Amino acid sequence: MTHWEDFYNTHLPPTDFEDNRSLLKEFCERHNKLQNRIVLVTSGGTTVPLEHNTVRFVDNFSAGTRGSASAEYFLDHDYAVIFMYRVKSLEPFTRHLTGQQFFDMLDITDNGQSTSITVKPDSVDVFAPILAKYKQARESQMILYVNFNTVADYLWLLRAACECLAAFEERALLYLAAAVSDFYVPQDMMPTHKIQSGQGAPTISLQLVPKMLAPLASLWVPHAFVVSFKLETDENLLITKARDSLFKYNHKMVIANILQTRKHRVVFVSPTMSYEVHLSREQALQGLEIEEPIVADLVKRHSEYINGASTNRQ
Ligand code: PAZ
Repeated sequence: MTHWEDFYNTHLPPTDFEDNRSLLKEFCERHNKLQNRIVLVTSGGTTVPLEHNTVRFVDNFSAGTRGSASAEYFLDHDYAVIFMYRVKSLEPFTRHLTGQQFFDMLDITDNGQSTSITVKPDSVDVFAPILAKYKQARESQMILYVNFNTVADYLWLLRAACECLAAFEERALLYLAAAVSDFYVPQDMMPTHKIQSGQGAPTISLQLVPKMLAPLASLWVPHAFVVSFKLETDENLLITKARDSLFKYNHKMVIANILQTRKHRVVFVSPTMSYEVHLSREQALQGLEIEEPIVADLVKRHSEYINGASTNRQ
């Protein structure tokens, strides 16, 4: 496996990196002055390009539901939110109106002189509360959106965000729900142009991506409340893998989930305990989302952590 520092030395930052870094800096400085709590929510899957001029890539599963829904609930708890997401994955607020849903809510009229577009009367009750919350979050500048495609983009942004979050110390919460590639093709081993099928089936050799949770938890944001997610498909591995991760990286919590049941069951694993958060069938039918109790639980634990830290300092 490449050492984490070598990764940054051998992989160029994305072209929009400096713009995003300035946005992160400005957002964090403002919220730190206000003594707000802040959360970094990562969301969606990272890609691994197979060519520099990328036609083909390997992808990691994640629609962005967990991250985008959670970002909304953190805003409800008055957190400033950095929403770091995969381009075209689900985003807070707009996630409620995907595909044709939004267009189906609109009417268009043309009286020959002007054209107007209105929300259909029976859609106003659905659209208005979502739009109101979106406007409130944007106008009060409580949310910053930054996006990534590849695993390298993601790792550059993650470190830049951490550099800005360090100043918040215990007030920062990291909610690492993105599905980050474990394997990649290093930039110096990638062909420039599209792999040609005429040359036969390619043998693609993937290398291990360095585990950035190690420097993140111990060096970049050592005082923050760091929560990572663990996705598995084998129930027998779930808790062991979550415990291994906590043991290796020494962070505060792993939220473990199984691919097929992730929308109604997760297991919180901390160094001292583990417990399940789940939705009953009735709750799911009523439209309750599991991210609501997940976020409520974490906010409570984050408060205890902040209070514990300030008591220790006294
Ligand atoms: O984005 P989504 O709601 O479709 O899926 C969420 C998830 C399963 C990607 C997330 O809960 C998760 O487990 N993320 C970490 C994945 C990993 O182990 O790399």
